Amino acid sequence: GGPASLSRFRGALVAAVLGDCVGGEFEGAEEVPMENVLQHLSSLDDETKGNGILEYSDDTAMARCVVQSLLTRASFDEQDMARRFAKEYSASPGRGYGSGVIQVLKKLSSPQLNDVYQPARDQFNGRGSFGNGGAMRAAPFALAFPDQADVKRFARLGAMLTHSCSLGYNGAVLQALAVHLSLQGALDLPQQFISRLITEMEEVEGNEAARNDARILKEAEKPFCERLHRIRDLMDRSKVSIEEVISELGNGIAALHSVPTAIFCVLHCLQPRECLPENYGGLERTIAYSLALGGDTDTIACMAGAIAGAHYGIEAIPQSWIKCCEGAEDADMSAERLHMLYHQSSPGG
Ligand code: R7I
Ligand code: MG
Ligand code: MG
Repeated sequence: GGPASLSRFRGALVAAVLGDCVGGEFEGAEEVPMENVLQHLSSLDDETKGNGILEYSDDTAMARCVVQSLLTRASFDEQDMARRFAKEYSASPGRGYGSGVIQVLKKLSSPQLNDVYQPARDQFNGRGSFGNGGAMRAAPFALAFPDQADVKRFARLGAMLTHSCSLGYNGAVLQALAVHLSLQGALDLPQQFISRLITEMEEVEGNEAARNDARILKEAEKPFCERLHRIRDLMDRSKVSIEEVISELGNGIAALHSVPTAIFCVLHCLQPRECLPENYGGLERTIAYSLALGGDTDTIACMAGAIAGAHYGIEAIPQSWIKCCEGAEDADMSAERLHMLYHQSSPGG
């Protein structure tokens, strides 16, 4: 489809859910042989096995809150979104939430709370969380707002409801920007795609708060920009091993160690790869490759899925995968409503 077509919206939201659901199998595993990944994925095609349904985790649970809030309020409403996070957590606390964020979600359900951003600020001795929980639910912001400045601003504020460290919320901004650009067809020119992300993140990371956090945490001056440069270097190489990807970009629970990794997975899988089956399309390659990195597989596959889904569109997703994943059909319907909201608010359209 063309830029911002319905197929891209559906692809983005559905592939994010698939990444989360199929990635759950390997979350936290240190080494995941590709053979195991391919076996897991091919078991989804096998109806005779009666695999039943793969449940989604906190990644999708919180993304659904974001989607519902944006659709209901037809804009960003921090009170409404915070309420939905709290309600969802108390209804299903067993979805695998990060151990820190649980405190925030409990505080957010208090009726006495005045400032919905305060519980997040209290995390980790007042420094705030740098986990990837803001980034894992950032894709819907790119599907609700056509204007890039809105995508950046609201993805940041949406993440700050739980993640007040700039290394947390800027990961959400980067993820939302990647989906935003992919939706426009920007992955047709991969080198330009990464350059545009670097240009944007130079600005995003150029302020005092970001510089402070980076200094305290002993990271590079502009940590996400630095990682994006590493991606560009890896892209220029003809062969890259999984070990190198992990050591250069990471596969962990910090936004800094997972958002750039997810972006790399998408870029690396734009073309066929030796380690992946020939009959796989780009979206299948992206999901499989994300799982093979091990570590925070549900979240990396979820984020890579959103970016890749916005590029390839819904037609690239195997029906059998959709059938196996809890919430995938639901995401498909929400995507249609987000597509309408996006085009309602686009200037002149
Ligand atoms: O970021 P968050 O919502 O977790 C998301 C992850 C995804 O992989 C999900 O799939 C789920 O499995 O969890 O939750 P947080 O609790 O805010 O952060 C996650 C973890 O990162 C924390 O439990 C800490 O281990 C670590 N962490 C920190 N550690 C030290 N200092 C995050 N921020 C800090 C910090 O400032
Ligand atoms: Mg999860
Ligand atoms: Mg995870």
